This record gives sequence, C-alpha cells and structure tokens, in this order.
Amino acid sequence: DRRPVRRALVSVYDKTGLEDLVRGLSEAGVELVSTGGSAATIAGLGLPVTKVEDLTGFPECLDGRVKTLHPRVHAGILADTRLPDHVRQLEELEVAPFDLVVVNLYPFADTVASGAGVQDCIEKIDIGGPTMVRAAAKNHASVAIVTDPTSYGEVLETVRGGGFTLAQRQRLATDAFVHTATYDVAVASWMGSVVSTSDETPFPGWIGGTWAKKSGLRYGENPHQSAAIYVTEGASGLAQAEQLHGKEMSYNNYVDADAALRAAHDHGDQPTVAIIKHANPCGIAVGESIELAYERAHACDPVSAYGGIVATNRPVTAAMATALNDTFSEVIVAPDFDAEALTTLKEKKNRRLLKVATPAPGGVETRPISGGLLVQQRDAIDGVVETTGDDKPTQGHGDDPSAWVLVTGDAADETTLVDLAFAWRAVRATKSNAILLAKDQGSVGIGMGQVNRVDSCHLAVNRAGEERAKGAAAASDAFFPFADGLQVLLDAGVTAVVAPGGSVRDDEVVAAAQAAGITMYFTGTRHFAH
Ligand code: 93A
Repeated sequence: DRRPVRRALVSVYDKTGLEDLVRGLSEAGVELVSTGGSAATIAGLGLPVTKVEDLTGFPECLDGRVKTLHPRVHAGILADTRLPDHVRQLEELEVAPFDLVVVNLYPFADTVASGAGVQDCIEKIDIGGPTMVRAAAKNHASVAIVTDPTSYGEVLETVRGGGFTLAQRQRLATDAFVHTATYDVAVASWMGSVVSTSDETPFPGWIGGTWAKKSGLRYGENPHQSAAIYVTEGASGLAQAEQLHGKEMSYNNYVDADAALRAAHDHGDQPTVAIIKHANPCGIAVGESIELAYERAHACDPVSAYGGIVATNRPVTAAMATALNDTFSEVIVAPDFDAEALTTLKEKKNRRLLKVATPAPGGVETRPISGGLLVQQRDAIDGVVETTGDDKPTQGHGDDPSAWVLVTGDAADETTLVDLAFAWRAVRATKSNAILLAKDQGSVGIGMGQVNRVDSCHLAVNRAGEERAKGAAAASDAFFPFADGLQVLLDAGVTAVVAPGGSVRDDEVVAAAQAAGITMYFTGTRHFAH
C-alpha cells in the first residue's frame, strides 16, 4: 500500500538538512511547492520550485502571519484522494494534491527561553505551520507529514523506494499530533504567565490596611529571634484559628500548620489528611473515611511523620483520635473535633488542637523580602483566584484532567487517572522542585525542595521504595527540563506521569516516556511553591 510521492509542500523554519532533502526529492522527480524563505533556499540551489504565493495568487502578508493559510494550499493537503468525489472536486478547482508535507514550526519555546520580549514571543506563535501539520496528519490516508529534520534521510530513502505505507503515514501522523499538542501546551503555559504579570492584578484592601498585634510568640524560627503574630480585619485563615488545647503556638507551628491547612483543602469534598514537617508534606492521602485517609497519609513516611503537623478537611472522629494518639504530633488542625475525639486528644497535655474554618478560596499572599513585601494572588487549584469584582478564573485551567493533553501512551484507565489527578493536587503542597508518587490516592514517595529535578526524582523513588514505586502514578510541579529526571522515575517502574510540559526539550522528554511505553499527560499549568 505504498503511495508514490509526486508533489511536496515544504515550509521549514529550521533549514537544517533542507539542502540534501530537496535535492533528493527533486532528483526523485518530486515537484516542490514552498514558502518564502524555504523557497528562496531551494531556488538558490538551482532547483525548480513553485512559490506558495504563485500557487494561491495571494501574496504573503502581515509580516508573514498569512503565508499558507489559503484554501488552495489546504484543499491540496486535505483532499482524500481515495474518494473519486474529492479527486473530481480538486480537478474542477484546479488544485493539485500534495503527497508529502514537510514542516517545522517557529521556535516558540526557544524564543521564550532566550528571554525575548512579549511581542517577539507572540510573533513566534506559529499558526499556519500547525494548521498544515494537523491537516496533513488528519489526511494521513493520502499524505505523509514530516516534522523532524533528523528523519530526512529516512524520508528520502522511503520516497526513492516507492513512497510511504499506510502504517508509516499513521506513525508520522501520531508524531505530528503530539508535536502540535506539546507546542500548544508551551504556548498555553506561557500565555498564563503573561496574563498574571499584568499590572491590573487586584489586591484586597487589607494589604495596605491596619495590622494589630494578636500576640507575642515565645521566639521566632530559632530561639534567638523574637517574634509576634499580627492580624488584620477582613482576613480569614490560620491566624484566626481557635486553639482548643495545648501549648502556645510557636512561629514554626504557624508556618507548618498553614502549609498543612492548604494541603488538606486541595482535594474537594473527599476526606483528606496532610501531615507536614518543615512546610513540606511527609504524607497526603484521600480516603473513603477520614480514618483511612490518616492511615494512608501516615504510611507514606512514618519516620518523618513523627513530630509533624496533621491537618484534615473533616471533623476529627473518635477513631481518628485514637490513631493520632499512637504517635507524636505537634499540632492537629481541623474544621472541628467530635466530643469524644476531643477527650481522647486532650490526654496529651502539650499537643495543640486548632479549630480552623475551611479557608475561603482565592485570596492573596505576601512574602517579606529584605526592605519590602511581595504580594501575589494565591496559587489556586481548580482556577479559583480572587479578583476584585468579576470572578473570572485566571489560572488553574490545566488542573482539570479533562483538559490534559495525552502526549504519549494509552489514555489512563479510571483508577490511574484518579491517582494522577490526586498526585497533581498533592504535588502543589510540596516545595519545588517537587515530584510526588501516588497509589490509591495516597502519596507513597515525595521528593521536595531540591535545586534540580533529578534529585527530587531520586528522593521520591527512594522514599517510595522499590515495591511502592513500581506502577505508581507521578506528578511533577513544573516541566522536566531534560529527560534525565523522568528517566529516574521510569527506571523505578512508574507507569503514568503528569507534568505541565512547556520545556524546550519536551520532545526528548516525551520520547523517553514513549520508549518506556508509559502514559504521560501535560497540563499546561504549573504549581511552583517556593
Ligand atoms: O505566521 S504563520 O503562522 N502563518 C502562516 O501562514 C504560515 N505558513 C507557514 N507561519 C507560517 N508558516 C511557518 O513559516 C512554518 O511553520 C515555518 O516554520 C515557517 C517557514 O517560513 P519560510 O519558509 O518563509 O522560512
């Protein structure tokens, strides 16, 4: 079922290998049609070429924004030449079909990585290129689509050998759709960053309002630092907690309890428990009951959980209280405590029990730097971000698994997808660089706070141990800049991964995942936590 290649459309930004390719195609009798710069290169080699402008009778315009976006180009790509009616229509319209389309796209990710300005990056969002790539991939019954310059050698051999088989065209089409999908993920994640750097980001009045000292604290992060807690009207959160029992809260208790509170409320209505140490989770889990969630969260890393801060999004029950008394925790944070649970928990004299209302979604957070204060919208999962009047969500669109892009492997089955979604929500509570492995909606290995992603991957895998890493679902809070970190997860037997995508080397990362035969999704949304 080989289809001979008689006519090719060539439009490449990266001209690497172009000379050998077009010489070879020309020698094999293939008619070449090409865009401005590519056509100039081909003509410069003394080879016959038709400019797209001459084909369409429409000039390239708007600084190149409109080159190939024309029905004379797209009818030639999209006609299914197996259908007599399509062939007849092309004849009537005097359009000749293409058998091969060679395109590589404007280097969007490289341009962003180079530190170029917003307008330069916008100009590098290729529109016509992906349109041709997708059209040719859709019509793989008739057309072969080539996007990778390193494959030109093989392409020439295939053309000389009589053309592409259907299986080859299908494989090329699959690669092409992954290529355009990852390209759009890069654009989407960058667009988000452009939107949120806007000067119009609204901040509530309390930022500039009056602050009152709630109480002094015994000391700050260390005993030689004095400290206090301040509150302001209109704010709500951990600082407004009601302490039901235990020693006075310390500075570090507040910091960790706040991280725990946030982590425990990221999983919607499902009973959730987060155990936090040094503002990082040593276990997060969702369960059919709060007791089960606690058991799973604790099982993630029982050694580290000792002396931790436990937060839940449900009232603490008597059964959970009994389990909590088996180990040492500094603070327990919950929306409420059942009467019997309270009696049990009060057996430990010093342990602090905090009743904290479910935090309102959105809001802003501040962070002191020497000489000033940084203010930002709080990172939100599910796109809930506070704005002044209109409640337009400005981020978090990529938190919904139905919006994820499957970049390689089979679509995850329901159980795996649930674990991936859990891991994605839980990794947000982890300091960057963060990698979180999950099974049965519980974390089993967490790598956090490392200065490179590979080390976080090693940590996550080591903490999980051989048994638990095998078959786990993994989430990465930001893109894999290289394939090396992902490879650590793959070597440990992780079978499904979710990450934002958007790296210049996404292709290498996806190729590593593909080689391992795993499932990988890109979200287009990042959740750094520093
Ligand atoms: O600006 S575009 O989005 N509009 C188009 O109509 C279009 N057609 C092809 N970019 C377009 N292209 C891109 O131009 C291709 O994807 C390729 O990257 C590049 C090739 O341009 P040239 O042949 O002029 O160097």
